Amino acid sequence: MLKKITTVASVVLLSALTACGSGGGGSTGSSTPGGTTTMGFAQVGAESGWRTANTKSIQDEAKAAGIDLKFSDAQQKQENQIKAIRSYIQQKVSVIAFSPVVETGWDTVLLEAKRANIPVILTDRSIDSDDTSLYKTFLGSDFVEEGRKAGDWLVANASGPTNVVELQGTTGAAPANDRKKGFEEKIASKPDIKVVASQTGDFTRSGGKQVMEAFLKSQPKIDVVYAHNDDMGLGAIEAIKAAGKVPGKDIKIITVDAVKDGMQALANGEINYIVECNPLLGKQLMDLAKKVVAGEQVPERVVTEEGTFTQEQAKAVLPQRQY
Ligand code: GYE
Repeated sequence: MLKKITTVASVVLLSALTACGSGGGGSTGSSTPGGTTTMGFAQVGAESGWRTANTKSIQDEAKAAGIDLKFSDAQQKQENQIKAIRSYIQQKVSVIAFSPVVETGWDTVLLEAKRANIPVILTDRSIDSDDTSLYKTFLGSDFVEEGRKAGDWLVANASGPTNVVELQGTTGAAPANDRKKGFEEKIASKPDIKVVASQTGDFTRSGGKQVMEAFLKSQPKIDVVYAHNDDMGLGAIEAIKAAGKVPGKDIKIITVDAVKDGMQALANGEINYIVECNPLLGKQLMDLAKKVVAGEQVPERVVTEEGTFTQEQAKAVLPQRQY
């Protein structure tokens, strides 16, 4: 059974601008005089099951690594993330890490961090900037590849004319842009498959439900939903059921993430295929942060390894899923 929609009331936790320690003088960032590494982390929000698992991984692994974590939740707003980053610069943290809500518009604030000699690590989502000196490394998934995997499955499983509706992630976000691109690239080989409508559901369950309700009213024939994350797919399932149709049968559903609720719906036959996106980035992030603060070289790009799941595979792995 699907869980009831719960609205996560998230609070912006921008720490007070306390001047703490005199670290931050070195060219590669530095620890506070007591030797503790401080990380300012500007999270996107609490929009999805993926995000909740990602936040927990970062908090747990910071603790395990002995890194003092200052954490803020931007409620999916770029201006909040910029404010958080500025406060971390003022606090002279050893390193700033963040998951940019959208791809563009970061150069100014990242230049401020660079001038303050505070290294920046991008995690989960990347930015669109010509200046790669603004950050040390980017740790996260290959979202175009995720879109391709979704497209491959549909190309292999569609028969005859197939109308697809797409539930896009947050407008301007790297995973929304890239998952769309990779999917389109693959389905282009089969002109029978058409995306008849595509709109953002902001990566949330309620957004996915609302947009799907509108699609069901405006589109005479929907064969497949391609949702850029599990949560929007789960919202779409509710809308499909309310319209008297059977999700997974009358309308096939492909999603990305593979969080618990998504995997459960896949095992139950309500979702047909999930492309995995791993949120457990905490350990690798803390390892990279330590190296960057110590002035060691790190690779420019660290890609997460991921797979895909069919309904049978979901049934087999569900008992061991951590998130
Ligand atoms: O797929 C979605 C979340 O950036 C990879 O953001 C992340 C995406 C994830 O809201 O569920």
